[in-house]
Amino acid sequence: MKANPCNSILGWLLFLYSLSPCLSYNRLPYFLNYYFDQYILIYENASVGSSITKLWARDPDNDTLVFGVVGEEASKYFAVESETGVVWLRQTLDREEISELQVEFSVSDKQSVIKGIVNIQVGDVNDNPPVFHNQPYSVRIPENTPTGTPIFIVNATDRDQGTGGSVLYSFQPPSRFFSIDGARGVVTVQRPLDYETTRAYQLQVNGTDQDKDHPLSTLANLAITITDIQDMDPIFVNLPYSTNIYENSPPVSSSFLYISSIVVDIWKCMLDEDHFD
Ligand SMILES: [Ca+2]
Ligand SMILES: [Ca+2]
Ligand SMILES: [Ca+2]
Ligand SMILES: [Ca+2]
Repeated sequence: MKANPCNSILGWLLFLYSLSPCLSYNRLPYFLNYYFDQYILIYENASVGSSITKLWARDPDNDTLVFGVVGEEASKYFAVESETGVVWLRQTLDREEISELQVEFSVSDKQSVIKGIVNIQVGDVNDNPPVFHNQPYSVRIPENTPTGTPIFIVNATDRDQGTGGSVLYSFQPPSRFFSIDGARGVVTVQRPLDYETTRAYQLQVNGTDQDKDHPLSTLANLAITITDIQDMDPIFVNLPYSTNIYENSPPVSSSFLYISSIVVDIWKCMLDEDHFD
């Protein structure tokens, strides 16, 4: 008797169906967040305890998913709520110390664990004031230094990025005798100096960053000492001097005529005075 082909196919199908429990397999979960292929930007002023992001994942079998963060270093900064996938910040970020983090997150369907690395970029905030270098600042210049002469340069840097890291200099309060180049910090004589009038200037340099919302600034002192130049002739007092000398007088001696002269220059007068601008 000839076998019915339909019966054999049906038999095979019944055979495969009987094996199906053995052939079932778990399908893996996978992350849905776009940033696993790109990056997350978190600003450095994000507060501890704030929610940074939420992990999203799907499981083809609709298994219950458990989220986590992998590694000791990443766990210092981030905590993940296992059921919801919400990511919390655990530690303050500082872009000036660490500007980028590689963080590995995990999702599990309780049979398999899938991991994905996220590149976290720490965004800059203007949180550093300028810092002056090579202090204290002091310079000695002769009183005949011509106007327009650069006499000193101050230098400050700022660790922030962009305008928040760009320093502008000024005198605070402004000086009548000296100017400072805002961008370069070069101090220049602005008008003629006179040791006999003012021997020293104490100026305050203000370095401020250019952040438009919350600029930060720092002050530094600049001491300018004016040195003397022999720029004044002696002045004779009690003029005119006259006396009679008789022909039989003894030779002229110092006791014969006493002339006092006053040198008005620096080292003879005003020795103990201080003048400040
Ligand atoms: Ca699964
Ligand atoms: Ca910082
Ligand atoms: Ca900063
Ligand atoms: Ca700054």
